Amino acid sequence: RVAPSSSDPSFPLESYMAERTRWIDRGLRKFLPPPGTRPATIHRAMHYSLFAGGKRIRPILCLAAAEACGGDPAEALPLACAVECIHTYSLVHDDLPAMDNDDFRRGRPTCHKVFGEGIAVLAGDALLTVAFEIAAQSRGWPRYPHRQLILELARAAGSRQLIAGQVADLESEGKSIPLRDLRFIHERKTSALLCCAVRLGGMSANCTPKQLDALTRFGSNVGLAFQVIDDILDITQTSEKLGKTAGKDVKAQKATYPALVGLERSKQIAEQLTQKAFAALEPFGRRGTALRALAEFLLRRDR
Ligand code: GRG
Repeated sequence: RVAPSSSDPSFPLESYMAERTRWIDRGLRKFLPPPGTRPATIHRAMHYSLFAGGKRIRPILCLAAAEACGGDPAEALPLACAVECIHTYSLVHDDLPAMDNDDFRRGRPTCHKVFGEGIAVLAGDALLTVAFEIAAQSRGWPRYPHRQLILELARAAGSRQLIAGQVADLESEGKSIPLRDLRFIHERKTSALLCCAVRLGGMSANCTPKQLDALTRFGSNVGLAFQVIDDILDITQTSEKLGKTAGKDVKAQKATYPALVGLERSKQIAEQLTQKAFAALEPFGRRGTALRALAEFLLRRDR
């Protein structure tokens, strides 16, 4: 049995991620209207943000969760692409002047800087909408009919989860908040969609209820660890972030793990969350190898 405490060092993670990324990119090109489709501006803006060099973490986790349950990753692909569309919409809207007002993302000018605010709002709206169009094309099972897949996606993106996290984040700007409130934000803003990606992967493979519970524990812990690491990278990797805000007024201070508990304690918390995620994978045995390697990669990442 694979040890629960760390990932398999012989797992070819780089080539695994590169191959999954190719599948996902091909899927997104297939499911989205081509960039030349009229009116071309909106479709070009959607493609611009979708193919801007994102890490594809959520869709890769979705495919890996399907494999962990013995499923065919090809059957998880529409759901994986749907999650990536929702993720990209949230970034496009988050960058808008009315929200974070960022000029750069992933090292390139943000959508509204290239296409204007109106088109960026609409590109985000269209990415959110197309996510459901794509998800509706996935295969349903008697245990997981389309109704449930769509419900899963809508809940994660809605005003109790992703949007709730964004609202709480906006409302906490410039305030000092307790750790409990920061966790509330992280669970919704980041962990909910990541967990949804993993659960949808399991559902696409007709997983058992026990497997779904295990995937939920894995996804929520990895999702929280991901955001704690994001907070850490925000202060340790300043060059790119400084580039993002260059020439602008200093932004309102946001609550982060390092600000509340310090850098070292934040690293410990991310480690502990990842250990919990590993423990959740025990029932999958060797089939959980890719998920384990991905969780470890997310903990050690530098971007
Ligand atoms: C506007 C509805 C709405 C929600 C916005 C996702 C989000 C909520 C805000 C973006 C800013 C942020 C720090 C979000 C937390 C989640 C997160 C770390 C997103 C970045 O995810 P990565 O690193 O991005 O996977 P790439 O670029 O690799 O796809």
